[in-house]
This record gives sequence, C-alpha cells and structure tokens, in this order.
Amino acid sequence: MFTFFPTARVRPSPFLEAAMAEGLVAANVYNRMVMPTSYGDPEGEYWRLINGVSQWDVGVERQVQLRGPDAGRLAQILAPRDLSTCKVGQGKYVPLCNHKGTIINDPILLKLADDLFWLSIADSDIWFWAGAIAAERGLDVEVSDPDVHPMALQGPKAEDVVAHVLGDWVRGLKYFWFRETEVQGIPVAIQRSGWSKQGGFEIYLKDSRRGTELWNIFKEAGQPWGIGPGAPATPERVESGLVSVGGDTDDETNPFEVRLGKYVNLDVPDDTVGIQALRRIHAEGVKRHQLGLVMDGAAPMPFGTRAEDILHNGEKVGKMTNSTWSPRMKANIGFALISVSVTAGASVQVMRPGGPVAARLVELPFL
Ligand code: THG
Repeated sequence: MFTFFPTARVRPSPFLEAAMAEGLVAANVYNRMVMPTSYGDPEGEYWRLINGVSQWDVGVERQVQLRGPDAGRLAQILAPRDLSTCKVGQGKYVPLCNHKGTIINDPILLKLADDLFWLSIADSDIWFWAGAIAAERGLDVEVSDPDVHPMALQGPKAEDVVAHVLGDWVRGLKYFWFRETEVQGIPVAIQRSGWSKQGGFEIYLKDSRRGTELWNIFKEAGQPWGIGPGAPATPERVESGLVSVGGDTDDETNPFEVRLGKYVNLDVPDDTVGIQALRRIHAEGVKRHQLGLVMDGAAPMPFGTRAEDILHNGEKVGKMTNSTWSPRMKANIGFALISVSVTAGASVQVMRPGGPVAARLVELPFL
C-alpha cells in the first residue's frame, strides 16, 4: 500500500476523487499532475478497451491555450504542419519541434475560434516554450493553462455510451472534430479522439468543480455496455503503434524517424520553429527508424527502467524504447529506434536486464 499526496505542484485532476472511488491502485506523474494508471486488473482493463468501453481520467493532457489576434500565427510558428485549412471545430495532430528539428511534444491542436486554440499536450512544459516564442516574436497573444480537463471513453462501445448521453449527432463527428456543448448543465467540449486505436471520444470538462459529477454521469450511462475504469493501456498502444513522445523519443529524435513525417509539411512558412532543420534532415535522409520487435519466449517479461540496447551481428545498432506483453499476439513486443541499415525481417538481440533475448524486427503497427 502506497499513499501519494497531491499538492499545488503535483496537482490532482478533477476526476481523481472519482478514480480513487473506482479502486485506483497505481498512478504516475505527467505534466506535473497525477496520472491514474491502473485499477488492479491490467488484463481485464485491456480486454475491456478491446471489446467494450473504458473510462479514463486523462486530465493530465493539459491545454496550452493561445488566445488573441495572433493566436493562429503563433500556432503556425509552433507547428511544422500546414494549419491554413484547419476549420473552427476541427482538431489536428501536430508534432512540435525545437530549432534542431527534435520533437519536443505531439499535441492535438483544437481550433475553437479564429483567435482561440488549445494545444492538448503530451508530457513537457509547452507553456514556457509558447510564451517565450510569442514574446520574442512580438505577437499579440496570451498563453495560459485554462480550467479544461479531458476524460476519455475508449473502445468499440464508447460511441453508444456517448450517443446515449449527448444524442446521435455525436456519431457524425469526424476524427479529431469536436463540438462545445453541455452535459446536464456541465460545460464541455466533445471530440472524437483518444490515445488508443479502439475508437472513442474525449470529453473536455470546462469546470473543475464538477469532475466527479461528470464522471458519474458517463459511468451510469455506460452500465448497459459494461463500462469500467481504465487508463491509456501500454499493450494496446504498442500493438497499435502509437508513439509516446519522451518515452520512444530521445533528445535527437526527429518526426521522420518515428513515423510522424506525414504530419510535417515542409512548405510551411520559413519562420516556423524547426522547419529549416526539418527540410535539411528530410533532404539528407534519416539515420534511424522505428520498427517493431517481436521477442522469443512465451511468458510475459517486464520492461527495464530505461531503453535497452539492441545488437545485430554483435554490434549495437539501436535501442528498444518500450516493451509489453501483447495478449492478442501472445508475445513480448516493443519498439526499436534503430539504424536504417537494419530493416524489417532482421534478427537481433535485445540486451534485457535478465540477459539477451532473441527478437525479430517487423513493420509497425503490429495490429
Ligand atoms: N488526447 C488529447 N491530448 C493528448 C493525447 C490524447 N495529448 C498528448 C497525447 N495524447 C498526444 N499524442 C497522440 C498521438 C496520436 C494520436 C493522438 C494523440 C492519434 N493518432 C492517430 C494515428 O496515429 O493513427 C491519428 C492521427 C491522424 O491521422 O491525424 O490519434 O490522446 N486530448
């Protein structure tokens, strides 16, 4: 038994109380907030995500709000992806890079109005970054952390639950599109999104006093579909090939190395942060790429606490950045960030804490 005390610096989300009432047993820290990770039955939580509907406290996915006449300009300066066609009500996945072209975050950008955007971020301090760049460029825009907190419903039955609460119109929402509305008087934005490939929605709560109330509305509504608590599930996201920036990337990783090149447009304006470096990297070609690893052995193995070396013909060629037991593949799988000289089909060795393990390289996603 382990007790964690949220503080003003490591904040709880408005859903933490509800998550604890559901039997939360494990949490992590993400964006200086408490991120629930397990309710004690990882295998059951995985299958509920694959076959049913899972309810997640993902309040750690913070919003970096850009508001003001130059909000759109700042968004385009921060993101090396063409945003000129992004409509109000639309979201886009936008890798953010530094001036060297290294990926520093991979938010979903939501355009709420011509002068109002949210960058719904992964785990790094983008407020400082966005605020500093706005000031240095003399832009008229305010950067803030608004009172907005996502909860996710993921899985093949998520749409039925959300439609039951909000109406059948949600079935018509396209991927990453959203609408601002109310749930029994609680202000929210509803988006078709979420960090799994099983389908679903995120409900962005816009009043932190009402987290438990919102949680319970969806919990009650989901009973006929067997809803239960869960969290972003490593086995599912690895099977699905979703990148975790900061985990699967290091201080040198550019978007092209980790299959995110399709979200980069090289013809964005020259003042976009990192675009000069990205054009050069693209022209020269990458030195590393990301592949899947399928390891030998029929028993689940834990991942070490850090990336593990990969050897090919006795020589170090890269590293394994995560690994997990895949219940559907019945194998230990992981991501390799590895020299482009080694390609899918090759046999390698992973230097695991318990000793070397033979593995085969495959293309991602696994499933
Ligand atoms: N929801 C919200 N914010 C987030 C995440 C989220 N911020 C951090 C983190 N997750 C961002 N990372 C991702 C990564 C991938 C996807 C979503 C968020 C994703 N990718 C699809 C894919 O790779 O197939 C589709 C991308 C596309 O084609 O545009 O969905 O989960 N609020």
